[in-house]
Amino acid sequence: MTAPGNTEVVARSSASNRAFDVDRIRGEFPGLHQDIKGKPLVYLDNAASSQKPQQVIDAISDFYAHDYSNIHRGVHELSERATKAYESARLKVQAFMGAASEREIVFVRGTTEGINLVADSFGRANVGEGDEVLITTMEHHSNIVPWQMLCERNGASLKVVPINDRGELEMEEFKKLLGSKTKIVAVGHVSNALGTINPIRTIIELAHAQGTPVLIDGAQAAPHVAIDVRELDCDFYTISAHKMFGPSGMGALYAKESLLEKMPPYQGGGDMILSVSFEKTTYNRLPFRFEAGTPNIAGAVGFGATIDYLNGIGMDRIAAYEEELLDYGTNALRDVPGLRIVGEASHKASVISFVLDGIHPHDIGTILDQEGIAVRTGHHCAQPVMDRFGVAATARASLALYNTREDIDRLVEGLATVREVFS
Ligand code: 7TS
Repeated sequence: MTAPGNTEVVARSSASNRAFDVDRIRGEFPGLHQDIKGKPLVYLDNAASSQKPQQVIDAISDFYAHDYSNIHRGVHELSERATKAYESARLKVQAFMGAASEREIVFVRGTTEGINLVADSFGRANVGEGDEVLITTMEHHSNIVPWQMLCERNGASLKVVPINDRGELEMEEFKKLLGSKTKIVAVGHVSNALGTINPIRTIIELAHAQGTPVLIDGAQAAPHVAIDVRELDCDFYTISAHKMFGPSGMGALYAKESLLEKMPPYQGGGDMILSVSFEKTTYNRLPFRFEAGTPNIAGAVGFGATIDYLNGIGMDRIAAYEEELLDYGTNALRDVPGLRIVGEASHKASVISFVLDGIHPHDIGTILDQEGIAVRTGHHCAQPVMDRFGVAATARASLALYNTREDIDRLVEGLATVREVFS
């Protein structure tokens, strides 16, 4: 094992004092500079997945070209280099999330696997007959289905906090539903379908007041706002690299060491053990106990590069820029005749979901694509949200740090074309 120790220093943020320079940032994303259907691409599907900067592409390519090998096993030079690259990415994620120790960062496939890991492992040990799991109406399916599966398996029941017409959690209902039977609360930091930023600090405080741990699904928060798991005092926090300008098939689960230490293994296999015999297997130390098999090594390297990239700009600067852009976009779309925004919470990030009178969202998406504009249409893997608002689907423009007011203006023009086609 050649994993570096906790003594290696990783700067939490090395943002320079330069102004937020969106033109420079755009220049770093090759995927943005292409024509689609003969028109310059406007990429507004960032909540599904984001484009990648050259720095991340180069880090992955250089790693494969020069330093690639399996990790944690070889005494040879390449295995040592690959292990060092993989483990230094873990330290970067640790610093980015504000975790106390690298033992609290488990590399996973993405947010979906992070939640499944907790539902399976923590759930197996802690959620039994008659217990309750508390989630909310606005969760992504990946923060619903693993809990449903757990409840079904262990005889527990799923409780759901409702939302109001603006798309905000009904906190009085949350307080009523949080009871002595609640074994875990699982809630999204930012909703992918509505853009709502949830009051997770309050949720964590209320749950902890009665000893209930909290999992935060941070898939839609991590690309947009700074995360500090220690300040939040959450118990679990999951993120996906591919939404953060990093590689797909890669993500991280933060889990408090005290909880992780007591959780049974998730998957069995190589690297998660200390010794194996047919009589008895002993498990590896944290976090390796939760990383069975050869992991996404190059994915971790790319994840580390994406964190360097974000730190180089500064999450606070990104959040401030995007807040202004979201305001601009919201006001511009409100002026489109027949358009209704779905999700108007007072605290929002990055997402504008909408419907147009008499026009199916799928048709909106198809015509916008003809104009070179990429948005997502459908239920956004949040069908209960669609049911709550009485729509089958919405169109969704989701912003990232490289979007501009011109992108929004192109969207508004595109929507005028959609209306013309259907008039
Ligand atoms: N949680 C939230 C809030 C999400 O938005 C998503 C993906 C996930 C979990 C799952 O993340 P994964 O990386 O494991 O797939 N959301 C979306 C979306 O809005 N459009 O496509 C995927």
